[in-house]
Amino acid sequence: MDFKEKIAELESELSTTKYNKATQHSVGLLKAKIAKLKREMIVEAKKGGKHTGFSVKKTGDATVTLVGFPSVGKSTLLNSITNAKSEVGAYDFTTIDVIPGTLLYKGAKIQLLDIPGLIVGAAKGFGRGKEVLSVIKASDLIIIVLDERSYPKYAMIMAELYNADIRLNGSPPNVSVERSGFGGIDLGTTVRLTKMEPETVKGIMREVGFTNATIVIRQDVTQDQLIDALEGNRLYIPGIVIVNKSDLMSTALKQKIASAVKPDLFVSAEKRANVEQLKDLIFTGLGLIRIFMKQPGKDADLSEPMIMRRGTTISDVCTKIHKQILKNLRFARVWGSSRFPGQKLGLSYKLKDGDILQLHID
Ligand SMILES: Nc1nc2c(ncn2[C@@H]2O[C@H](COP(=O)(O)OP(=O)(O)OP(=O)(O)O)[C@@H](O)[C@H]2O)c(=O)[nH]1
Ligand SMILES: [Mg+2]
Repeated sequence: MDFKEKIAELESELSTTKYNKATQHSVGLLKAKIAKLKREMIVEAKKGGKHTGFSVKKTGDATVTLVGFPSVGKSTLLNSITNAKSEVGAYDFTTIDVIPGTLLYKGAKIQLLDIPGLIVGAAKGFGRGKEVLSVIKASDLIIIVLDERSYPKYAMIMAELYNADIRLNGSPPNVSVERSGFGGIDLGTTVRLTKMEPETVKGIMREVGFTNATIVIRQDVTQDQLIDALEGNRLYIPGIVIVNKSDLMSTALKQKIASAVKPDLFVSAEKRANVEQLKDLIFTGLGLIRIFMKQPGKDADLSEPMIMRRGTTISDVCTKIHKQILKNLRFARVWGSSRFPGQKLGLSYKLKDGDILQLHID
């Protein structure tokens, strides 16, 4: 039996097993077995693989990918907010390659990628699914594009991404695990686990290949989250869900779609409705912030901000400008998020969007 057959067999067993207190343990082990087989299958596929992926070079401050079924208007959208000219067609699979465009917004250069429409089974390798998914996986933000025909299949897109190890808008479970030489599994918890018994944690660990290890769980994790933590290769990528072609929709239909998929925004790529709001969602979704530099005795340079990520410190900005600066920095002043204008602040101070920063260098 090959990997695919084994996985299919276990998945069908899983789908016919009712989940309750009594089956919790065996369900956990089944899930762990499937996770392990999937990992092994990918390793195996890579060994023999001649790699013919799409080649796109990441450029700019961040990379964003438009994901959706064929004909939802991804290319039209790309053309409406970037400099790109991606072919638009009234038929499916107009786009058969990765088409990059650049969105200039608030001083940031954001690379937007238009890719062939996602199809069901992509994660299993149907169509050029694997290649499309590898582009998606390399992005800093995923925009899921739906329209009036495809919104009922929203869950399928989410499942496709999930199967490709992407945890959209998720955050890594608070679990640390370290292999040890002997002694079996040492399980520590800082919270009460309500979703499985300690024996199941250990069983899952052994199943995915941890025989001797120390694990500390600091969150009431589900079995799936535990497996994610153990596998360690999951991607936690932020996502935005938009519904395109709003120009074709009645208010009633919009309400129906809103309650079904809870999108972040309705847009019309063709009529350019809500595209400015979309740009703003992209900027904030990426966690980008602008820092304006000010030389002592001069006005701040408001034309060209430094584009950084949320949580950035004064030290991060220095390092981005030049490695040497940190050594020679005497002090820094901040206008904006500081308690008072021009406050002297330390290297670990976290800057906010729109802050003005002045570096005093020897
Ligand atoms: N009414 C309306 N039509 C749109 C809108 N956006 C796109 N379309 C139409 O939808 C069709 C498909 O648009 P594309 O941009 O090619 O869609 P796509 O998602 O790139 O499709 P594939 O490349 O085939 O995956 C075209 O006929 C567009 O003119 C919109 O906002 N409103
Ligand atoms: Mg297209």
